[in-house]
Amino acid sequence: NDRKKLIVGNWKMNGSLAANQDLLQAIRAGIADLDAAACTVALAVPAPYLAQVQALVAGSALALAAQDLSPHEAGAYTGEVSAAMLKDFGVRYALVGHSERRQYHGETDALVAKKVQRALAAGLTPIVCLGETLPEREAGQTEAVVRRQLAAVIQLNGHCISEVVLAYEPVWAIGTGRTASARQAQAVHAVLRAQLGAASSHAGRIRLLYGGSMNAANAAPLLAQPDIDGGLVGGAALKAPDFLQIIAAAC
Ligand code: G2H
Repeated sequence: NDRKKLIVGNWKMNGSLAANQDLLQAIRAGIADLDAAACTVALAVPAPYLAQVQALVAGSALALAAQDLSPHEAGAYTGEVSAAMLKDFGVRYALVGHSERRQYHGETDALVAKKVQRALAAGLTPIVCLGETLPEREAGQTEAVVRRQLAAVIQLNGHCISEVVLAYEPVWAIGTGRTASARQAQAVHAVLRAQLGAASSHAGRIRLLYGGSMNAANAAPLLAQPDIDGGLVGGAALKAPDFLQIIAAAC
């Protein structure tokens, strides 16, 4: 396929001005000869560091991503960050519906779909995260759960669905060191691709990322799967050598 691979580092609630500087310096040095036509690399950083990281990635092949955005456009929503504010700092991608948002902040499929709508309206590319929990997998509900999560987004965003990126993140593999096998991940990606195909004639160009304990050792076999177009990388994105090896496996 001709989908360009996308690797997104998700820093979650980690970092400091000093640590970010060191990490970015090492990543920039490591990707100096990266073929930007072969793949895209983005960093999803905590909102307070957007300005710092925007300056640190200037002139490099690195793109900026947000970890979340408000479903509202502007106004009296204390604590929220709008899509327009993110755009102000050069942000191109926004994670939406990460399992940690769904789990700890009560985000529903409906809210996730609204955030996707808001991101698209502002010209940001939403990276919609979905995936089943361990009890759901053990009960044989994996396919039903991810199809329900994707259906909510398709329903509200109609033909724009070809503008989103999806990230399949089995919740039992997140931060646990337990990765889905390449075959397990590909099986779910194929289900998602088929569901997208029924909704959009452009399903073939939608990128589907895998996330959940992706690391330097398992990235290559995962990225070799026909429907895995990149990775959403948490823990390993905080260590430059590991993140660079994952990038090398994709590019
Ligand atoms: C899943 C992933 C990145 P990790 O949350 O979003 O984190 O790679 O640490 O499992």
